[in-house]
Amino acid sequence: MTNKTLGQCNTSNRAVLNWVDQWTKVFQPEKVYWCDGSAAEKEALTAEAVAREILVELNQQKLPGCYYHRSHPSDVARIEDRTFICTEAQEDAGPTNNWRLPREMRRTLIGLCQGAMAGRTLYVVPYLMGPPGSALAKVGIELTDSIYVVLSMRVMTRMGQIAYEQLGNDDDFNRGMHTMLDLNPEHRYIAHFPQRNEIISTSSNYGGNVLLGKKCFALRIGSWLARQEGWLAEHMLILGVESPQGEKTYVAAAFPSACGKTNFAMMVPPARFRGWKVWTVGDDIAWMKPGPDGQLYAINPEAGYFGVVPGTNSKSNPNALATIQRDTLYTNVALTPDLDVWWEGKDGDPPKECFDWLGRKWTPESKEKAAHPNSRFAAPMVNNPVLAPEANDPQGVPISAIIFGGRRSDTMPLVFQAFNWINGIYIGATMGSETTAAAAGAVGQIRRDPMAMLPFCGYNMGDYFRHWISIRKAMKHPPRIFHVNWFRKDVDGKFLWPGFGENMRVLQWILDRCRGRANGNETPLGWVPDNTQMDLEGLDGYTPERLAKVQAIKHDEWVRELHLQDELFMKLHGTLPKELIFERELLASRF
Ligand code: OXD
Ligand code: MN
Repeated sequence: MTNKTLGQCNTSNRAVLNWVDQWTKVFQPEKVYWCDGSAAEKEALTAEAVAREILVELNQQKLPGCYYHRSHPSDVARIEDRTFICTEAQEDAGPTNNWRLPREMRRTLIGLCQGAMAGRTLYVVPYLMGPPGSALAKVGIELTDSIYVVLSMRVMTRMGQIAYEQLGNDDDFNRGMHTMLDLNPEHRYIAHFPQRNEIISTSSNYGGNVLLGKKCFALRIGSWLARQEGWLAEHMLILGVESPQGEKTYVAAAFPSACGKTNFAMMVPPARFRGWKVWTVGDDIAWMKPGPDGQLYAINPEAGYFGVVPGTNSKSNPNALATIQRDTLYTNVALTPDLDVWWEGKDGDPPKECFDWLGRKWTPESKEKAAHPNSRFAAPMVNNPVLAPEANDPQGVPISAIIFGGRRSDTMPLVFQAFNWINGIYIGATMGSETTAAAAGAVGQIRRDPMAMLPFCGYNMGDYFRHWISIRKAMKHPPRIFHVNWFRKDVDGKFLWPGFGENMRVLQWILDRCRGRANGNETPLGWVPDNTQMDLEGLDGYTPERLAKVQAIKHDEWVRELHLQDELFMKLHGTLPKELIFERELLASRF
């Protein structure tokens, strides 16, 4: 049922009505607008956003349905030191999260939210995470005063009436309260209350902080719920590989933010792999649960991609490029005089002149970048030419392999396979990566990012590893676990592996290992392929020696690595499962 009158209340769920009523009294908006997710609503809200100069209509000949947004200059990335997990006991949040006592945080936030929407509209945004009818799908409702959030949520989730339909009369939904407030960084809080399934986000309008279905619900609150309910909420892409014979295999992969997850999820196999296809199920988040047949099943809870724009081109990710030609919201890229968008790393020459992400005139001689390094697209997944039809399957897809990876210029080989589940958890738990622009802070330092979940795990990391260990019991056929590193460099600072589509070669070895069709050689880290086991044919100038370099396991680098890994373990010592301490001992003794 879609309401004819836009903006009018469109649910009779008492829990929803009471909660909206309660927060309307706090926010004191000029009006309340109930979203239904219809096309007419999208049209009306987009026109309003353009009239209010929140969005710029892009050149509709070139980019039909596309709009442009510039954020406040201080509000361009997730902000981890203002992100909080508020649990009654501090140890439930653990040493890797910022913790606050729920009642104290609520007091602060309700103070800030009081009257925050005076003169503004409060939008009620119901949304569904996951395919309709899926046992893994969950409902959230976000209250927001940002029309940009409403339009982005419409892209990123199954937004509208469908969520009320899934919810029925239940009161089991995530409650999200967002106000842009004054965008003052000192008033910025991204606060999670996992015990209440609630999120309050203030004074930001950046996607990762305010599209509450994504990092806040699907990962931080999701991981908390997953532990209680016996499943996994992970910062992972999901892809399917189809062989020329039509055999499909699915893998999930965790890389830290801005390490090429979207590129990997939409990969185009190289010419050597004629007849092979890679299908995208998801590019950022996986909800996974052991099924009755003992396999691990995954759904993508999202319905769109919120990707980093710079570096997207016909070589790095032709499918993303095709995806963002229509119905896409661009944020903080550069704007050309003919209302096209530009970014560093786009195909072709830079424009002679354009406006940078701050709205200043920019020419190729300018010293600063035209697009912010964390500028983003929000694009519907249906635009993806290689969208897996299974992305809408309520059952999800069975996962054969889990891949962990990071951005490492040294130490980490291109690929290796863990000896077993617990060893694989150790590999995921000790993942390290050079920092990127997706979060505020210094770029290029190694930070430990267990399973790429450090900024997203909504509870104690030690308990999180324990949950991973215990879920093994529910699986007769657990996925095999691998580690990859596309970013290793030689002494001259050149990448040792071509990456992009050529990663298909690594993926094929992984799939063959899962199906028991490929050999590997045993090393102290795990199983690795040599040039007889990994297909290098047609890879220009790529000799077995070069493969040996990218696969090298160097003793001195590993002595340092073991020390660095220890830093995180020290931080977590109170709750670290003993299985992981044994794994560390075993690894050290193998060296
Ligand atoms: C993202 C992130 O936006 O990980 O996906 O930061
Ligand atoms: Mn991410």
